[in-house]
Amino acid sequence: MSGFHLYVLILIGAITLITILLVLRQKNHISSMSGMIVSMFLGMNVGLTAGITFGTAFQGDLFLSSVWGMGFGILAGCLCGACFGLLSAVEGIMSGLMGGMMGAMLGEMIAADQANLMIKFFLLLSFCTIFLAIILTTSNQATIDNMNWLLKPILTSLVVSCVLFLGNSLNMERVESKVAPQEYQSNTNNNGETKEDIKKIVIEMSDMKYLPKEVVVEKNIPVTIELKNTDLVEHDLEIRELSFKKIGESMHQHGGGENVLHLHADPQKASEMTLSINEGGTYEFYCTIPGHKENGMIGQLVVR
Ligand SMILES: [Cu+2]
Repeated sequence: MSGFHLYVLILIGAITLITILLVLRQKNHISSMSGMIVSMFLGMNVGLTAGITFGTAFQGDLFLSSVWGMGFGILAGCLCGACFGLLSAVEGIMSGLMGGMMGAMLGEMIAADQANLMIKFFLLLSFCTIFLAIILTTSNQATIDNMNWLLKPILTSLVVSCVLFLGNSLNMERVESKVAPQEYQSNTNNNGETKEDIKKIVIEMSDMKYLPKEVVVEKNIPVTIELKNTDLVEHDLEIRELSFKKIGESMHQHGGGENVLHLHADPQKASEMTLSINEGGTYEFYCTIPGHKENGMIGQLVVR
């Protein structure tokens, strides 16, 4: 979990706390309908924000991220709803549950950059709960009787902007640290051959892409395929219906039948396999992690 993710979680906790305090103070002015709206809005947005955050942080473990996402959503919705009564609490719980679950699935399936954009969006909506609570808890008789109101919105937007800007700069740090390993990557690409004169092909995986997208190998000639993962999430490479023979020991061969080539690499790790392919043709390879193929993690292996 990165600093940005932690910051987001602390922030939604604070938003929940502020909303509850506001609501408790103005409890008598709020109709049960307004109370329900506030708890639903808070539960859903906190759930979604937490869900996407955990979905991105615990990529590959949808169960864990769903449980955490739903936990955050339910807690926020329930606590806020409880201020107005049982019905609002139930409404808040259901919204939190739904938001957390959907968020976790979303975080699991989309790329890290896209997820961060979504987190920012739902974080902003969570922020809006505070203003929604203020609007709904202000009685109709309240009037603006002096010019102080001019200062308040400006001050508020300044505070909100500062908080969001700080979060965004934490997010930038994350992106920069992600770029760094790629530099060392290009140096290691130079080792074209191994000691046994077997040609080595390095396929780099970063930003939901294979690099290169197309790999050409020769039929019946041993070749080592190295999978280098410079991303912060795990990736793999799979080819179905490929007639090949493994040479020596491979480090990562799990799942799949005889004709399935499967190579897997954890974040910031590499794995390789030496093989010789018996049949010419063009084969599609792709990443089997949910959502990655749909995001464009597809390439081509040409055997000739
Ligand atoms: Cu992948």
